[in-house]
Amino acid sequence: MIPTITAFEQSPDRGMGLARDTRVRWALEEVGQSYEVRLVSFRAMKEPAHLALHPFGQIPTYEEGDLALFETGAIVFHIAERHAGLLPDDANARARAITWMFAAVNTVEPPILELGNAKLLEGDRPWNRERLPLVEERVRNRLNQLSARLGNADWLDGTFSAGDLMMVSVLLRLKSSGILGEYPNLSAYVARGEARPAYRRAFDAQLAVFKSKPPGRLEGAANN
Ligand code: GTB
Repeated sequence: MIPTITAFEQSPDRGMGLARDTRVRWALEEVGQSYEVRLVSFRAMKEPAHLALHPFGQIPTYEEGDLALFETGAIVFHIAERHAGLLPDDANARARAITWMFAAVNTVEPPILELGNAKLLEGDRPWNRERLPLVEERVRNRLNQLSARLGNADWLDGTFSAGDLMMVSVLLRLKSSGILGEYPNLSAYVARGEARPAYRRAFDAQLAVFKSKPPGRLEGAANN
């Protein structure tokens, strides 16, 4: 059965691949599963039909027959469980790869999102000048730890897994900040992820959506 995902009709990142449908597209491309995309406007995301799929009125969602999922961690896990290629066969290695998926969304992503919020949504607040360095420090703390663990390895635990897919996706949000560049091994790790043919196909597919839309006013989005 061909799954359907949802994505922004007009992504506020202008096709840079930072909206979270990219990681779901990437997972589907890695396992060779074709998929369909239903584009939704910001208004439609808050209407009952979409809220029935996603209680928080966000993208992406994932529909496959009578199964409807939201949250990219759960969606990528579902894809990885049902197809070969994203989780190792060995039970312990599989559990560790899943641990990295959780680490990506629970431990590494939150300070990165906070940094985005501090820069994009709170930049004009009087307290921002004092707060921003603290937020940056929390990001660097996590990157120091992640960088130390990755060391010279290509991937976090042996071969590429859904854990790497999620971690690279999370780190990509930092590229424009310059902070990722302070960590050569993490920069190279992200570049390795971006170089994967499946990532390229996912990126190109989401970019094609942006290019197909006539230029106009882009609706705002919470930077989450
Ligand atoms: N935890 C959820 C998940 O992992 O699925 C988070 C989903 C989420 O944040 N979705 C965002 C959304 O629908 C799109 S990806 N936002 C609309 C809303 O909440 O009303 C986040 C995002 C937004 C904008 C950019 N950007 O412009 O660069 C990048 C990423």
